[in-house]
Amino acid sequence: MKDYDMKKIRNLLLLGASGAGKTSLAEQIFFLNKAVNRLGKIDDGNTVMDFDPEETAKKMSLGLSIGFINHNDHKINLLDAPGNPDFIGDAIVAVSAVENAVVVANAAGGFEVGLELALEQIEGKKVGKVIVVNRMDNEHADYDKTLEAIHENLGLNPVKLHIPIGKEGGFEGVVDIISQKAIRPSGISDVPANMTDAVEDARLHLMEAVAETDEELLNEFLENMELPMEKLIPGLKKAIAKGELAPAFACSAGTGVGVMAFIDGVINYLPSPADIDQMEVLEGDDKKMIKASADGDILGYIFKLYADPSMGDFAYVRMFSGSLKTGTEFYIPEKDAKDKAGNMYFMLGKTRIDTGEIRAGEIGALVKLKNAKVMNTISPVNGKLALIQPELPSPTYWQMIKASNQSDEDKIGAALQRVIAEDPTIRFELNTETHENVISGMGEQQLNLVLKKMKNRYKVEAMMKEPRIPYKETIMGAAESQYRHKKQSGGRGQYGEVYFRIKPTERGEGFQFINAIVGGVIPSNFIPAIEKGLVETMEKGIIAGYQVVDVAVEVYYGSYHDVDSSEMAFKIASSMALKEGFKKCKPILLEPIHELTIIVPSEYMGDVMGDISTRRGRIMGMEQRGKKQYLNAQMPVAEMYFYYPALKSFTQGRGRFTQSFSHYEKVPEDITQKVVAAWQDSEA
Ligand SMILES: Nc1nc2c(ncn2[C@@H]2O[C@H](COP(=O)(O)OP(=O)(O)OP(=O)(O)O)[C@@H](O)[C@H]2O)c(=O)[nH]1
Ligand SMILES: [Mg+2]
Repeated sequence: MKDYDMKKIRNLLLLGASGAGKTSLAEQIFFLNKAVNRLGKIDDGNTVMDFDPEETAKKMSLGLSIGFINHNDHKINLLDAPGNPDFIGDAIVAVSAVENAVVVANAAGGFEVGLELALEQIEGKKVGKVIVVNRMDNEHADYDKTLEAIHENLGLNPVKLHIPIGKEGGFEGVVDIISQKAIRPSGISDVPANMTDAVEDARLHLMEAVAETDEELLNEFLENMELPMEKLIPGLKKAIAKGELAPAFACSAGTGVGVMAFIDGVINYLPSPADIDQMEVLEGDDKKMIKASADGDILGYIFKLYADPSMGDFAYVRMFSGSLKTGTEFYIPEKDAKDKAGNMYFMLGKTRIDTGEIRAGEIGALVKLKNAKVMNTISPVNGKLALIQPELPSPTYWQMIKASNQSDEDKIGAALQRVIAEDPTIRFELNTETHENVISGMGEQQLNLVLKKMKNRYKVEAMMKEPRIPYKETIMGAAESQYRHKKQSGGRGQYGEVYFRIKPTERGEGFQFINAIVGGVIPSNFIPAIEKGLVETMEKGIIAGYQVVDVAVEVYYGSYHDVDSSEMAFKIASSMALKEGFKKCKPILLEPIHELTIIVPSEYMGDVMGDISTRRGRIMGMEQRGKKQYLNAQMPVAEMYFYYPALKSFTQGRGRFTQSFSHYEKVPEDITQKVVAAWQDSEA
C-alpha cells in the first residue's frame, strides 16, 4: 500500500469446526482477488493455506497459516486456524492478534462440536465476532437454522447483514440488508420480488439490534421504528467492534457465491486496527490501558511459530504499535531477553513477500529469531510493557516419549523442541520421579503429529507409550530394625551396625532423619553416611521401585570397628536396615489424585457421573451454567490418563475437562498388589 493508513487494514481470524470450509474460503478469496491464478482444492492438496505436507496428506489444517489480499485500496489479512479440537491452541493464541474473529459455520452441518468450541474461545473476549455460514450450496444447507442453533446454544445474537438468494444447487447470490441490493457474481441488481418480506424483516431486526446497543439510538428507534443510515451504520460498526453484535453472512467457498460480497462487508462494517481505542497491557504486574499508535513505540505479538526445516523458524507477528524494521533490536519481557528483527515478510501461505518493515496494524513474519517464542511481546529495548497472555487449556492427554533407536537419544531433544514450539498447548517435561520424558497436550492426533513431523522434517524417529504413574511408597505403622554389615575377606574388612526406629510422619513432610546416638557408639563422622544410605534407598524405592516419602528414621544405637568401619560400610548397613524395617511398617503405595472440572451439556450428566465412579473418581460438586454442567471431581492419575478419549466418546465429542494436581492418596489394596507384582517381575 502506498499511503499507509491503519483504517485500511482488516485482520480476520477464521475459526470453526473442521470441514466447515475455512481453508476453502480463504482459497476462494485469494482466487477471486487474483492473488493466485488457480483455485486450489483441499482434495488436490494444493491450497495456499494448507501447504504443509502433513496437511495435504490429511486433507485438513493442522496449524494456523496466514495470507492477505489487497482489495479496493484495503489490505485484508487472513489467519486460517485448524478446526480439529486437538489443535485449538493456535486459535486461542491468534484471537489476540486480530480485531475480528470470523466463525465459519457449515450451513449443512448442524451445531457441530468444533463450532461450539470455536464460539467458546471468543465468548467474553474483546474481539469482533462475525458469523459466516458457508457451504450454502450443499444439500440441506439452511442459513436460518444454522444461525438459530448458534443463538440458542451460545446466547450470541447473530444479525443478518446478508441473506442468501436460493440454496443448495440454486444458491446464486446474497441480498445486502443495508444497501437493499442483490449481489450475484454476475453483478448487482434489485432484490428479487419474492424476497422483499424477508429482507424487510431482516432490516427491522438489524435496526432493532443496533438500537439495543445504544440508549440514544434505542429512543430514536422506539419513536420512529426506523433509524436513518447515517446513524445505523456508525452504530452498527461500533457494536461490531465491541463484540456486542455478531454480523452474519452467507456464502459458498465451493462456488464462490457470496464470497466477495462478504469481503466488501468486511471492509464496510468490520473494525480496523484504528478502531481499537484502548488496549490492555501489563506493566510489571499491573494492568494498564494504552492507545496503540502508528508512530508510537513498537509493540508486537508473536502468535504462531512455523518450523520450516530448510528456512528455519517463522514467527508470525502482529504489530499493534510503532513500526518494526529490519535490523531493529527489541526486548521480550516474557523472556527477559533481547532479539533482533532480520529479514521480514508478508506471507501468502508459504510464499514470502519481502518487506523492510511491519507497521502498526499489520501482520507479517520474522525469521531466525533467537529467543522469541509464541505468545511473546515485542517491545522496545528499554520497554516495560507486555501483552496479556491468553489462557491456554490444561493438558488432557499424556504420553511418555523416547527415541525409537537408542542411538537417536541425543538427537531427539532438539527436534522435539522445535516441533513442539509450534503448538502452545503441548508441554514437555522430565518426570523426575518416573524418570520418563512426558509429553502432554490436547489429544492423540496432536501428539501423533509431533512424531510425524520429527520423522519427516528432522529424520528422528521417536515412540510414545502410556506414562508410568508416579506412585510413592510410604508406611502406616512403626517398627524397629537393626542391621550389621560385616565382611572379612582377606585385606581390610567392612564393618558397621545400626539400630533404627522407623515411623510414619504427617503426609507431605517427606523424610525426617533423627540422630539419637549417645556416647559415641557410632562415631559422628559416620552419621552423614547413614543418612545418605537412607536417602538413596528412599529415592529408589523399596517395595515397588517408587520414591519413599513421609517417613521418619531415628538411629539410636549401633557399633563400629576401629579398623574396618568406613562410610561405605555404614551406608550399606543403613540401607539394609531401612529395607528390612520398612517392610515391617505396613508399607502402602500413594497415588496422585487430580482435580477435574468436567464441562458437559446437561443431557450427558447421568452418563458422566456413572463413569466417574467406575474410575474411582469422587464428585465434589456441580454447577449449571447456561446449557452446560460444570462438574468438579477428583480422579486418580492412573484413570485420568485414559479419561479424555472415553469422555469424548460418550458425549459425542462435546465433553471437555481441565485438571490440576490435588494430592496423594492411598492406593487400594488390589491395585497395590498388582503394581508390586509388576515391579518384582521387572526386577527378576
Ligand atoms: N460444496 C462445498 N464444499 C465445500 C465448501 N467449503 C468447503 N468445502 C469442502 O469441505 C471440505 C473441507 O473444507 P476445508 O476448507 O478443508 O475446511 P476447514 O474448515 O479448513 O477444515 P479444517 O482445516 O479441518 O479446520 C473440503 O473437501 C472442501 O472442498 C463449500 O462452500 N461448498
Ligand atoms: Mg482448514
